[in-house]
Amino acid sequence: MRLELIEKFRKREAYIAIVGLGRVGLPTAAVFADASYQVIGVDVRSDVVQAISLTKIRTKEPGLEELLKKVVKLGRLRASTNTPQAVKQCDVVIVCVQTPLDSQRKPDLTYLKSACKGIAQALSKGKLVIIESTVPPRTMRNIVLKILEKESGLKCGEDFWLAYCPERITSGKILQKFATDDRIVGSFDKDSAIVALELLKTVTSGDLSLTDCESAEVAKLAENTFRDVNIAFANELALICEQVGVDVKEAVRLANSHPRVKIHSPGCGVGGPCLTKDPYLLLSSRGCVDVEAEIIEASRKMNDLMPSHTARLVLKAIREAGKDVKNSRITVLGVAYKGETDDTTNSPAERIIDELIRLGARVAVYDPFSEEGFGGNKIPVVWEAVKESDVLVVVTDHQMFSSLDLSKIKKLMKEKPVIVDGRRLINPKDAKRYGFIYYGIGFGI
Ligand code: SAJ
Repeated sequence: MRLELIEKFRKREAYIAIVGLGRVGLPTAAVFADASYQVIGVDVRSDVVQAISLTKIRTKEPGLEELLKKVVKLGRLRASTNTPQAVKQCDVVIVCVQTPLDSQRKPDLTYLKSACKGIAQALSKGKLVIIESTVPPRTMRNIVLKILEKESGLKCGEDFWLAYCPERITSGKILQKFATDDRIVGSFDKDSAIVALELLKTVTSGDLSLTDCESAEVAKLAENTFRDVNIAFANELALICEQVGVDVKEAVRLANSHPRVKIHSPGCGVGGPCLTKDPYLLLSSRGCVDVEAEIIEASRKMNDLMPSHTARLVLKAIREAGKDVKNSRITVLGVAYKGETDDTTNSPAERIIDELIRLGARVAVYDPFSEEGFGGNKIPVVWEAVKESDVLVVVTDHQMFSSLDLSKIKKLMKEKPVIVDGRRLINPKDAKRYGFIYYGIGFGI
């Protein structure tokens, strides 16, 4: 049975169902279809399913729209809202549904449970189920395995195979990284590991590390939590530098010359769907630990404080210009949570814009990738956006913001113009030379 399925992978004769067509599922479906598999994308949202069927997909992820159009046209990708029906027709099911937090910041596994129930209804011998969604530790054992075995009456490792292969999707570079990234394959039994490995080998040239499900779950959460904690350290360092009159960029450059030190970049906030959530998924399984130290939680708090801190810098700079924030015109450059993407999920821009509007400012917003305005006045041309403005706030590290024509901007803005650089893209010396009042995260004056 195992060899038959592996042979189908080799001949690209396997049918694959991708359950959940969001940020992770849609590119996953496109990649497998492009590798010549027959793919059925499943989503509970009929508008998503219809969009794929009509190839009216609007995504700014480089290459994705073209790839989806190509595979839909070739008849290799179709979409459905019916999970059991899709599972029935497929050899492999890959689950990419969201695992959000509830209002108490606890994991909400409703979508995952419902997907597993739908799969279990149609699970039959010889199928492989892969979970890609990011999950709290022990979810594979306590929830996924239980639902699949109980509701199908089948046994994992004997009748069907099950693996946890957490996604490593990086917005802006999804297709490029999908083909080369190393992946983790967690499983409860050796056969499941082998079958999942053979499938992934057909779409990535990266190394595939085999392990147990629990280690894979913790490793995935550790990756993003590690990054969040490290960014929090950089942010705290930036606040200290502002106090002691040091430029954090210079301090980090010097510290990073030590071979063991690699400090991250401070900034006006940490956004996106992963770093803002995964530390809480990890914490949800902590239970009662007999220590006071709470580095992960403190780091989340630190990073969540940065948008307000940025708004405070704006206030300080406006006062220095002898102006009042009320009725001042502030231009926010960037709403995406990070550079070169249109993704605005949990973007610090939302909180910064909210606070500035609450303080009475008139906020104009420019972002070359995203249509979102977060309540500010969205202006499609950068020169129009900065015109008659009192303050520029750089929120997203889009490449174009690091090479802005400061001389031209100075002429367009009101007198005593201010730059608040939330991503440290603009050289403070250049800004001052052109006559700007310059404030930046971690720029001690
Ligand atoms: N950021 C900083 N300073 C830094 C690095 C990032 O402030 O030094 C900010 C960014 O501006 C952004 C946020 O952090 O607002 C998150 O950006 P990111 O590039 O660190 O991460 P994501 O959320 O786009 O993707 C992460 C990645 N994980 C790691 O790098 C460990 C990606 O590889 C994962 O696939 C993805 O999470 C995921 O889906 O889990």
